Parts: sequence; structure tokens; C-alpha cells
Amino acid sequence: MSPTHQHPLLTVTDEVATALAEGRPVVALESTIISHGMPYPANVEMAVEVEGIVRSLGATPATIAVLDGRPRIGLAPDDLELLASHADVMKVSVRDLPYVVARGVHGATTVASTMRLAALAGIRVFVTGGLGGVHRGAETSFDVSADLTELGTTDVAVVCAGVKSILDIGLTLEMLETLGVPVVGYGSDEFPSFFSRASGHRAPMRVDTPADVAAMMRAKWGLGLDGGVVVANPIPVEDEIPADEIGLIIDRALADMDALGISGKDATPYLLGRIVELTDGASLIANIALVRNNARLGAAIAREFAGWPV
Ligand code: PSU
Ligand code: MN
Repeated sequence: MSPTHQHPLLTVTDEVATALAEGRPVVALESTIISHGMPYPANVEMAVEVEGIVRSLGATPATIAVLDGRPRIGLAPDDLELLASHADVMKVSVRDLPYVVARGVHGATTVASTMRLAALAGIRVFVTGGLGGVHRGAETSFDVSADLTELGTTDVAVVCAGVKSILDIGLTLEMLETLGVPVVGYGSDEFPSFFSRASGHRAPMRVDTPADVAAMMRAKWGLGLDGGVVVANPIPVEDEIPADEIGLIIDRALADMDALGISGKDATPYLLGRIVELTDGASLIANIALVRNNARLGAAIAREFAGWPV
């Protein structure tokens, strides 16, 4: 796809547009993790560092957000700083995109909306930290992240470290199966739980090389099977927080959330912030380590996949 064929509502940087036009590897990155997933200034340092990792491994990073109502594919350092430090950046899932675009305001995109915008721009590989999913208690709250339904329809492979046990991991995996989304453990038989390599749940499939992930992507989309692929990449052993240790913290954060009556789109940002407080920042260090690890894998997958017609 040449830059002149870019979607009229998107603003794509020259760097990203040229890479896409030349069939070179591009990796999408989300912005809710910056604005609502980590405290300042660790968030902007992480965002800059991750772009650097992707570049150093021969791929072009494309951090995605909505600025002044314009969906942006690829951001400048000043944009990352704004997203990291301004209090008035909305958390934007797919349902919020029309509002922020029409109103001309800033929005940080979640996994779901980043996938959608990446796909519109022709990007097929996306790196993040953790997916949203089925929240614990969803049988009464109906709180199921739009990340899952987006994975059911949009052709982007998402590299993540699994899902946190703030969610119901078993129900999240069931729903991904229903939606037809392949979930692969990368180099692991077990599905990881973000801070920990273990979750108590088997990964539905296992893949051991970036080339094999790229082959699955070609097979899926070549067969007309629309939708995403989840590449669940366990946090490195040296960075993990044992599941029993983080489990107690997560239970406490969930109880605090219920006591405060927080729900809906505020649930995930509250829990992430509370876990950082309750671990004295240890969870933040682990979070950054797993994003780095995902960036390395995502760049390698993008290199293997590059050149496939989008
Ligand atoms: N999980 C994390 N860190 C995050 C998120 C989830 O460990 O930053 C963010 C992602 O942007 C994800 C979103 O797409 O939260 C899910 O929010 P919700 O549950 O409201 O759909
Ligand atoms: Mn939700």
C-alpha cells in the first residue's frame, strides 16, 4: 500500500508510511498503556525506550493515539510526552473513537482501538503489555473488554504477556475460543499471567519461533479467517513476580476497587495504579520488563511477516 492510498482520516508519519509502502516491518504500539497504565515519568520513558528497541531490531515503531481528534499512526517524542503527562487524555476504546474524532480532543487508544487503527493503516503486528478480557464477576457486571471482540474481527497479531489475574483468565480464554482467535503460548505450554509465567491455564497452542508465528498469520488470513492472533509471551524468569505473591496484592486491589464503587472503563486503570502502590513500584518494574520483552518478539515477528500483501 503506498502512502497516497492511506485512509483519509488517518495521519501517518512519513517514516511509517514509507516503511509500509516498501513492505518493511512495522510494529504498532498502543497509548492507553502510556496515559492510563503507568505513572509519569516511567510511562514516557517506557514509550521512548520501546520505540528504540523496535528500531534497533530493524522494524519501524508506530505508536498510535488520537491527537486533537486526528487518529495518528506514528508519534513524535513531544506527542509521547503529552500523552504521558496530560490529565485530560481520554481512554479510548473502539466505541469512543467517533466521539474523540468528532470533538477534536486527545485520546489514548486501548488494545481494541489501536488494533482497529493499525489495521486501517495496513499494520499487522502490534506489541502491548497485557490484554483486556473478561473481568472477575462478569456474570453479573457484564464487564468484558472490547479487546476480545476486536480480536474476533480485526486482522492484527497482538504480542502480550497474557492477561493479569485482575481478570478471569479461564473465562477470557473461553471467550477467545468462541471468537475464533488463536492463542499461542510463545515458547511455553502454559498461558502466562502478565507478572508471572504461570497462570494455572494451559496455552491452547504453542509456537517457538517468530517465523512460525508469521506462518500462522499468513495461514489464517490466507484462508479468509478474519480476526487477530494472540501471542502470549511469558515475562522473563528474572523479572517475574511469583503468582502467589502478586495474587494477594490483586485480591486486595479488587477489594479496594469494590469498596470505592469503581467500575466500567475506570476499573483497569484503577487496578493497575493500585497494584503499583501496593507493591511499592515492583509491579511497575516487572511491567516495563515484560513490555521490552514483547517489543523484541514483536519486531522479530514483523520482520518474518513483512512483505505479505495486506
Ligand atoms: N492491561 C494492562 N495494562 C494496560 C491495559 C490492560 O496490564 O495498560 C489497558 C490496555 O490498553 C487494554 C485496556 O486494552 O487497558 C483494557 O481496558 P478495558 O478493560 O476497559 O477494556
Ligand atoms: Mn470494561
